[in-house]
Amino acid sequence: MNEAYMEEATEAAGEVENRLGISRREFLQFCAATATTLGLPAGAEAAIAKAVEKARRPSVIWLHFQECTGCSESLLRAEHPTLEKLILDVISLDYHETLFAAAGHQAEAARKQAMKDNKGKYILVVEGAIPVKDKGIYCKIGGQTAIDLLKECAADAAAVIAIGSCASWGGMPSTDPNPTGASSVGDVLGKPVVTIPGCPPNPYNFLATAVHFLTFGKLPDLDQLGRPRFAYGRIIHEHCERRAHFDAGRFAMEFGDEGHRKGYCLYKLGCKGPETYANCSTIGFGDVGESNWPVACGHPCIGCTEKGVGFAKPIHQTAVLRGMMPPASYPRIVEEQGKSSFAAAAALAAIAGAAAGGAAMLARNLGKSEGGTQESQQPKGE
Ligand code: FSX
Ligand code: SF4
Ligand code: F3S
Repeated sequence: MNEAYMEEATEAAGEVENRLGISRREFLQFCAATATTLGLPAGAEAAIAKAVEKARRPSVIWLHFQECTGCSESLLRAEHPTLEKLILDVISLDYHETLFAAAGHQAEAARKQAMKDNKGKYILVVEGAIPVKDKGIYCKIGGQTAIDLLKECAADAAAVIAIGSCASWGGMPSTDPNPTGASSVGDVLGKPVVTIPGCPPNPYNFLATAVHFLTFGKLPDLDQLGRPRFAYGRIIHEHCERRAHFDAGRFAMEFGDEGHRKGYCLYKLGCKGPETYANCSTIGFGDVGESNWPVACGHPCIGCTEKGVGFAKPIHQTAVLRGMMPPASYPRIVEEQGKSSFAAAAALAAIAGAAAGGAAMLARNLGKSEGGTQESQQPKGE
């Protein structure tokens, strides 16, 4: 941050320090982490700090349908009071069935009041799938079906955010044979909504979306499935810390085998990283530092963010490889004068349609671990 930005951000941090009782350092760290998550340029943390400091918090009405409440749990983890305070400061959580002290008619009255007071301005966050089979009788709250409740609350919302895979595309409740007809928010409303898939989703992806709304007055750039591109723009396999092992053909073949203990690629254990769009590997979970996400912990990604993958494909089934190939050759250590460079050779090879060669190489590497010992999977000086 340059000096002017630093000054603005520090001033804003002072306000928040007084209001929330968290240190400037913690607050500035939060702003910087959010700016990084959003992929914003240098200086954006100052704009975020100022927006949060002003505390013109958007009203949020949060509905729960078919789910496990993991989305709320991951967002409001008691062991991270700083994050929790910031979330509750960034948004005004005016109705949340799980966290609300009120119950019964009182709670319903509070929801209607919040909707009236913030008509056309509130953000509707929906957690959980909506059962549509048999006229929606499988989920009723306050005598209303989830279908009716969702439609009523969405009518006057400024934006609708489907949080978690259940709300985004049906998630776990929609698993075959889907006895209740569990459906997504977008399908029930018949219009696209913002989706933050994941089971549970990374809290920073929701928080960063809310902060973007607060700072810039609009939602971040979304893909065709309504997912914020900053979080779901790339497949996990592209930025996985085990990717070098995949490219070199070093795979764990069984949980606990030598390859697994050495941190080899989990593709053969069914890792769905190659067909799953999410930023798990880059931002991690739980605020405990780097390398805290399923693959880093030794478990294959199950594709929990991805429709048609998570809760749809068996965990042991190998992933579809979406067009990525291990390199067909390796660069020279030192480029030789007067000869085409590796980059040029790669470009020429691509133009010449060398994809088949890449595919053959990939097939060879994927075959390396079959029946072999882990040591024999090491590339031999190719
Ligand atoms: Fe659970 Fe949320 Fe999974 Fe679903 O997260 S963590 S079942 S995505 O709706 O509560
Ligand atoms: Fe990482 Fe899974 Fe890809 Fe292997 S297959 S590199 S473990 S994302
Ligand atoms: Fe889910 Fe895979 Fe990330 S299982 S949490 S998308 S690593």
